Amino acid sequence: MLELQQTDPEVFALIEAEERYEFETLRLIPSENYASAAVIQALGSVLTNKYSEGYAGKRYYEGQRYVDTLEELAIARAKSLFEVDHANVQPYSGSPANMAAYYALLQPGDTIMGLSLPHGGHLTHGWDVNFSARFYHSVQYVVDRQTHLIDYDAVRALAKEARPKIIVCGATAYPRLFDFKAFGEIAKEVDAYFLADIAHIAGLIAAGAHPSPAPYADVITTTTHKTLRGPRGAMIMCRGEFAQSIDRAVFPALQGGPHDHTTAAIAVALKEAASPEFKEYGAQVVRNAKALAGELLERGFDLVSGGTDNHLVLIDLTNKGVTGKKASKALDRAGIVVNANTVPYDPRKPFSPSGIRIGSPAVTSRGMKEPEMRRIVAWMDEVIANADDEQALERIRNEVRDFCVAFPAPGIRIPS
Ligand code: DSN
Repeated sequence: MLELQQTDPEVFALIEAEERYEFETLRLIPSENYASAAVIQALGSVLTNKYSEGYAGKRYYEGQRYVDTLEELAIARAKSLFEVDHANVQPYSGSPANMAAYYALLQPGDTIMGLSLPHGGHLTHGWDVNFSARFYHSVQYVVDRQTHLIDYDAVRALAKEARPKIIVCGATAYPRLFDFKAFGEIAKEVDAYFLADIAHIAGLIAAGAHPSPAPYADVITTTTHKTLRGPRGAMIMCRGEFAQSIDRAVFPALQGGPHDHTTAAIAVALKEAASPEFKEYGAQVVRNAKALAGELLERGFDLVSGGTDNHLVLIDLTNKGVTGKKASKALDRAGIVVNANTVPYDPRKPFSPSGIRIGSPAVTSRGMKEPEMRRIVAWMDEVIANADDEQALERIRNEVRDFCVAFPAPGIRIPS
């Protein structure tokens, strides 16, 4: 980045500091990861110079000879990896992808039914401050108060009562497997579309470490930068019968020119995700999350749903006498990056909730395995028990920094 350093030393210094921070910390936010150097190179390429409104063979500007091939390559790789009829790789990110799916299938005022945000759902699944509850009528299902699991009978009963036009399955903080078959059956019973938002688990599905919704869902949306380890971006995949409406919803209804540099980086990530190494990565992500959960339970932490089947663990800190916000800030000072998170039926407010959310995707990308997960939990336990002890946090910060040096991070030059 010599030219950047010369042209804009301020921006260069900030990027370099972030790179060092990502290298020297244990990044446990389950939606974050490390993109490979190949993905980052595609993202930082001349493709950012282009405009390509439209789709391959049907563009509004000339000069698309390479972009058309590139977009078709990304689409073909997505279709093959996720075994779907159609893929659109142009959505700018997850929220625009969900907006486009609704736009394609619904009329304003139609009813959408998704998992409530404080129970692990996403803003765009019908939460009240989001467009999805403003332009559509939203009904929300919740997890069971005792088990913290989705109760499929309750989902069915609500669907029969509310008669939604679309049922959304997907989450940002649900540590268990989704029963996509059950969602598909419920949607059929009430004549609703079934949308699976697999943003968090796309990489696990690609690796065969989580069942796929492809046989059951009408439409699948996903971001490309979480467990899938690509650039920030999104895709919409669907049955052939919805292909045209989905494409028209993305462009021209909601977006202008696609980000061709992102398309290229998505294509690279999809190639990587089809490799045998990625299969092993997905399996290790799950093993590592289970190791985190197991060690937390040993140390008396209260886990939402009692454990995990996927890449994330949701911890209710009430019994430890620390708020999620206080714990997450202390952990960050100690070099362990997590986010404060609501837990189901949380009596506290979303900005200062009772829990924290952790996940294994990024640390697994660095080659860490079960013994390292147990070491991480030991540090977390110490930090949470000593959240006001700046000396202890500083000591742990140094230990974490030394520990991280042994684990190269994809896409990051090891700083000297
Ligand atoms: N911000 C993402 C997450 O952290 O889960 C969801 O959009």
